[in-house]
Amino acid sequence: MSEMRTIKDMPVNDMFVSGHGACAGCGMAVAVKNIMRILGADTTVYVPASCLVVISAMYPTSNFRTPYLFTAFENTGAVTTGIRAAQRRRGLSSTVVGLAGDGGTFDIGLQALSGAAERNEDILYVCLDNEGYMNTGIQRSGATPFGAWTTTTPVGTKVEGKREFKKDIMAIIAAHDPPYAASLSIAHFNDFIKKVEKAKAKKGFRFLHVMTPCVPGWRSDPSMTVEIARMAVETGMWTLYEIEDGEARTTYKPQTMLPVTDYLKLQGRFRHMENGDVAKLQEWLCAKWYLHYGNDMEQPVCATFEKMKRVRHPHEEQLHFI
Ligand SMILES: Cc1ncc(C[n+]2csc(CCOP(=O)(O)OP(=O)(O)O)c2C)c(N)n1
Ligand code: SF4
Ligand SMILES: [Mg+2]
Repeated sequence: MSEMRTIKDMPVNDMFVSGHGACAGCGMAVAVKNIMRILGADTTVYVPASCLVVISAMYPTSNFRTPYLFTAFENTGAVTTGIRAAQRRRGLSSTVVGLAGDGGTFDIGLQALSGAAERNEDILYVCLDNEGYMNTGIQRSGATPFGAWTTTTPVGTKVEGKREFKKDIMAIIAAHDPPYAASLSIAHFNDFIKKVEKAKAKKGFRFLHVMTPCVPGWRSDPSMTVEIARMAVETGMWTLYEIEDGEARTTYKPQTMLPVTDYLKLQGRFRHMENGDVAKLQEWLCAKWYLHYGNDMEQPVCATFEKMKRVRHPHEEQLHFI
């Protein structure tokens, strides 16, 4: 297959077809449609309990034009391992992909994921990260960002949204030393297709982490999904990089960090956030920014957190940025 450089080189055959029940503006549907176009027909798909199964697999039909399996919530790493083992036994070798939500990846599926990564199973694991348990009613997950409203991190006189920061799943994956791991955005499509293509071509355990904005969960306007994904990158809420052979490499670096409020104001889930919490989140982002992009350039938005540049980030050992 020739190398895809831009969106114009994308295959046009859909393997995830229309007729599914995703909300208008669903970032996950955009991500899955395009990932499946690149993976192509010779693919076997596993989806655990998540929005994706609800919108695309009304038994006995499915929106995938490839073999498709669904069983439970916690087992993507184990089931995809089993599918690949069965293929080996039969002398087959199609791409085996698990398309799991953040709940099924960061939380309940973490042990099966870690096992598959540590054994270097020959599978592609995609985490569709909408930062909450969306299909069951917008509960918090380990991926939910600090301050966000969810039904289990409510906003009232005693609590003001989630109190913990987002778990760094890429650092956890990096600690397994996989052949390939990358973070993707639906607002950076040329970067997106290169990473999916690279993950498809490699052997062994591959992990893709995609931010997938969710209209009801993020309380956002359906027409703003891609803009929200873009703003996440410009504010450092989402960073684009890949890890290959133990080295992390940034694939897109914004010129200047925009204040996190530019991202927060696009979503109702952050509407209640007070200045103190916004400053806490900004400080956390500044530390992450200097880890991922280096501290050679002053970021005006981080001026009040200058010490962040000197603090050793807790993930420095796992992520060797070059
Ligand atoms: C063992 C188990 N616990 C709970 C559930 C209920 N359940 C199904 S999907 C889900 C949340 C999925 O969240 P996520 O993986 O983030 O996917 P999303 O719905 O956000 O796409 C939950 C709690 C279940 N199916 N199995
Ligand atoms: S609830 Fe969110 S993730 Fe689920 S289909 Fe709607 S927009 Fe997509
Ligand atoms: Mg989710």
